[in-house]
Amino acid sequence: MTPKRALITGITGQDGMYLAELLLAKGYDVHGLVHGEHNPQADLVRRVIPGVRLLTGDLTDLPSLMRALTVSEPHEVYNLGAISFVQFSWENPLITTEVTAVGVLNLLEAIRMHCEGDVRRIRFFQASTSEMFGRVQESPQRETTYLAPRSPYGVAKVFGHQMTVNYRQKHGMHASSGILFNHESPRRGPEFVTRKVTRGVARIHLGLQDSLHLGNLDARRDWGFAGDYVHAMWLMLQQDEPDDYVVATGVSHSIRDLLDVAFARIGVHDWTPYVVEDAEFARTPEKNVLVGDATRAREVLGWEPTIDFAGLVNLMVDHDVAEQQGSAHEPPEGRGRPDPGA
Ligand code: G4F
Repeated sequence: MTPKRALITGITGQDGMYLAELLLAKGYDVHGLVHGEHNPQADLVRRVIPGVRLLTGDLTDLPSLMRALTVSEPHEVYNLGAISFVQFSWENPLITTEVTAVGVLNLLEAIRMHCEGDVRRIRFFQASTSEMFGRVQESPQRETTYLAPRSPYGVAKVFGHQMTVNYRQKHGMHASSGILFNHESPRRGPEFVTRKVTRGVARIHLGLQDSLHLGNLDARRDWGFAGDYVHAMWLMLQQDEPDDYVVATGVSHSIRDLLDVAFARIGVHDWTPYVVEDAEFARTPEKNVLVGDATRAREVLGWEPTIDFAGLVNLMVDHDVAEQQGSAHEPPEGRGRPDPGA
C-alpha cells in the first residue's frame, strides 16, 4: 500500500518534532517546511529525526507553499507554524499577524488552489490556542466559549481559527482546528515558563546558577505533555468529518505549584531563597484562569492525556539535569527568535 504523506509547518518546534516522530512511526512519508537557507533548527531536525524530508518555505510566501504542496503531494497538512511567544507578539505585532494569522490563510488558499475543485483530497489541521479565550467568559473553556483574545498573538490565532472554520463551511474542506492549551516537554523553548523553571532548577541543583527570576507566581495554566497533544492532532484528521476540539488536561496549576514540583525533584522543599519575582517578566493584566474542557476530544476522538502535571515536570527536570551535565541525548536548545517559516 502507498504510504500516506504529510506536510508539517512548524517542524522545527516541539510539536512539529513530536508529530513527525508519531507519523513516521505510523508509516507516513513526512515532509516539513523550514524557513531560511541556513536554519540551525533544521540541522537539529535532520539529526534527531533523519526520516523527515525538509523543504524550504515560509507561511508568508504563497508560492513557496504551492511548491511545497506540489513536491510533497500530502494527504494531510498540519499547520503548526507560528510566532508563538505571547510577549514577543506585543513587541512585534505586525510580523506576528503576517505569520500567525495571514500565514494560515495563505496555506488554506494554497491547498484550495492545489486541489483544483477536490478540496477533500487534503485534510488540514490548524493549531489554535487557549490564548484565543483571553478575557475568559466561562470556566472551563470549551469549543463554544466566546473568544476574547488579549494579545496580538491571540488575535492572530483567532483569525487563523475562524478562517479554518470558514474554509470548512464555505469550501467544504476537511479542515479541523485543535484549541490547544499549554503543552510542554523537554523540547520546549527556554523562554516559556515551564522550561525556564525546569532548566533553572537543574542549573541550581548543579551549582551553575543561584536564582530564578520569574514574573507572576500566581498565574495559572492548564499544562499537558506535547507528545499527547500531537496525538490528538492526528486523531482529528482520521475522523470522517472535520471539527474543532479543545485539547487540555482540565486541571489548572499555578507557577507556585510548578516550583513546588520542580524543586522537590532535586530535594528542595522551600524554594523561596532561590526565586525572585521580577517585574521584567510580569504580564499585566492577568487575572484569568485558563483551563480547558476536553469532553469532545475524549468522547469523539477517544483522546486522553497520558502524563499528568507532576509526571511532566519531573520528566523535564530529569532531562534538564542530564542536559546540563552534558549527558542528554538531544539538545533542544538553540532557539532564538521564534521561527516564522516553520
Ligand atoms: O510559558 P508561557 O510563556 O506560555 P503562554 O503565554 O501561556 O503561551 C504558551 O501557551 C499557549 C497555549 O497553548 C500558546 F498559545 C502559546 O503559543 C505558548 O505556547 O507563560 C505561561 C504563564 C503566563 O501566565 C506567564 O505570565 O507563566 C507566566 N509566567 C510567570 N513568570 C512567565 C514567567 N512566563 C514566562 N514565559 N516567563 C516568566 O518568567
